[in-house]
Amino acid sequence: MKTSQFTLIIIGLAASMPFPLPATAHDHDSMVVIRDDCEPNDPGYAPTGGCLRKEGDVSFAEFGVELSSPLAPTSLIGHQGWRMDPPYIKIDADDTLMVRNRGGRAHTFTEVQNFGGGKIPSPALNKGLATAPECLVSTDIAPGGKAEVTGLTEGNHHFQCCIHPWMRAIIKVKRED
Ligand SMILES: [Cu+2]
Repeated sequence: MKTSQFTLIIIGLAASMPFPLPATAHDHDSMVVIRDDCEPNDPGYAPTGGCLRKEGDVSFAEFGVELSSPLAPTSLIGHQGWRMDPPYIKIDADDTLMVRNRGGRAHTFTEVQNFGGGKIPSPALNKGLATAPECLVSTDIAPGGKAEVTGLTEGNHHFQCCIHPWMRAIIKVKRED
C-alpha cells in the first residue's frame, strides 16, 4: 500500500472570517473551495452544528430529500450544493494547495486511499458504503476555516469530506516542467 507523507494544516477556525479573501495569482491556481448552501434560519441544522452561511437557500428537509433517489436506493447521492469546487485539479509537485470552507457547515478535506463512507454512522449519509478508514481520524474544517495541503507526491490523490462523503476531489500532482 502506498503511504502518503503529505501534510494537512488546518489554519483557521473562525466562523467570522471575512471572505472572499484576496487571493494571489499563485494560489488561485491551486485552491479547492468547500461549498454548501445551507439555510441559516432553518432550525433543522441546529442539532448538528447549525448553519453559518449568510445567504444559503437549502432547507434541512430539502437536503434530506436529495440523499435519496428511488432509482438508486443504495447509492450514495447527496445534495450537489455540498461539493468540492473544483472536483478535479492539477497542481505541480511543489505547490501548496489551499482549501477554504465557504459553506455554513463543518466539512473535512481528507485524503483517502479509496473513496468510501464518512465518519457519521448514519445510513442516510453513507448508504451502503463502508467508512473510509482515514475518516476515523479526520479533522473538521469549520465554516470560514481553511487548510493547506503540502507535500503531495506525484500522481493522483483522492480527497473526500468525511461528513458528506459524496463531496470528493481528485488532486493530480504533476512533475514540475
Ligand atoms: Cu462535508
